[in-house]
Amino acid sequence: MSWFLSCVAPRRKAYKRLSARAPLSFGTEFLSVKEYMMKAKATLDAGLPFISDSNKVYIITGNESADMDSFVSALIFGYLTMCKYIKEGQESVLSEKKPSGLTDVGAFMSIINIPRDELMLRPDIMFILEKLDLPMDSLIFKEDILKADIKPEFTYWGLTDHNKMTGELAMLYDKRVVSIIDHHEDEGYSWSADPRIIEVVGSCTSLVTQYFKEGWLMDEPLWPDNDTTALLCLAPLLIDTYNFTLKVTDTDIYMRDFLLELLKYSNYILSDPYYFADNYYMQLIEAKRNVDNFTLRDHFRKDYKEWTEWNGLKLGMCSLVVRLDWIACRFSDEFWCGMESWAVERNGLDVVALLTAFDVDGMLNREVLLWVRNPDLIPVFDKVIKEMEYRFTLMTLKNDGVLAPGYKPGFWAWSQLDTSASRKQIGPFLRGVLQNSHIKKIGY
Ligand SMILES: [Mn+2]
Repeated sequence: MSWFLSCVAPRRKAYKRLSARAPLSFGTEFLSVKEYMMKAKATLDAGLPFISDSNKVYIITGNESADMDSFVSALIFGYLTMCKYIKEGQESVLSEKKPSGLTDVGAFMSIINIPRDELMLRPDIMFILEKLDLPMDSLIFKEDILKADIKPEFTYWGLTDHNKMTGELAMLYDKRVVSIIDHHEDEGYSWSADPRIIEVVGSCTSLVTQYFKEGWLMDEPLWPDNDTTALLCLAPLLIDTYNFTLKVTDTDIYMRDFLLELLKYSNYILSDPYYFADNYYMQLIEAKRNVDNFTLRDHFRKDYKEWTEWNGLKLGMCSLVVRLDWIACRFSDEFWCGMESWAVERNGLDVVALLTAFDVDGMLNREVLLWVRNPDLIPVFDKVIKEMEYRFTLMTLKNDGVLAPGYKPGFWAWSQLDTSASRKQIGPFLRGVLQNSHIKKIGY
């Protein structure tokens, strides 16, 4: 457009550009995190009455483990994106600035990618909801989304803490992913997503914090809820890095310091911010370890991963936050039949491994229990046990009762001296053993 034409361009044209952004069903006022959650749930409960091709719903989800990192990164990414959206909407009206990004979004919602009845297995999330006065009954679970039966073409999806959609959601919506922020290995999907940030850091929430950093620093912050957002973001950073002792990168440290700086003048921090962070970490860990009401099955299903190999052999791995002797003592009589029924419930596991991680005087401890349930596989494992013990520095656990060595055929229990190895290393080792054997699957 020439200079002359731009001077005389009718205002009507500018107006037309502005109205290109879909009206937000959430309104144009800034919402707190709490209000965001409530609005999103109410909108879903009302059956998304506004939804259309030009008024889509933008759904943000973490991964299926739904740990603190997944929960917070999805909640914060959804909330802050919505706030940016509202701000841009206001600005575009004032300055005739064209809105950037997606212009056909009418609502945002962050979801938690588990069935509702599994929330009780995540006491740290329940703790933070209560601490920050966020409404538990406004959480949106996987089944709520499936039940709402939203047409894929009326949705956009954002993934946090994973970069490839999984499970039932993927069958419907995996073509609709428009944004990814994650710290796992890049699985190479959704190349047009924007942002598409995949970097190895301790906590995915570090990357989300970094992405929105400018928004916190503006003269008029983009969101009204600085304390809540900063406290939320800090929680997974502390948990995932074991209070900055493991898996820490410079980004995590930088983001922790940034968040603490934001909180410095809040009512939460009365003296040294690092003292506050230590304290906050202790509270979160204490909540996470509060498993008093758990059944044995709850312990198994809390943080569970499973693999089926090419030959049909199945490995199930449960990560526990309590020590083996504690669990064996608490569930002594039902321990082995509980293991058996878990293996059956999971459609016939050939090998079950329990990995424990717990704190003793601020030091991380780990143990491994391996149960080769398929009797044909026991001789196969007999041959690799020495190598496994060497690889992960495993020391036979001194124990009696149901965990005594030899109590059950094909069962070993160790204390793991090299605590740097986790499921990410032990899983592939066990899978390798299964993949290389020519044993028939156990069935049920
Ligand atoms: Mn994570």
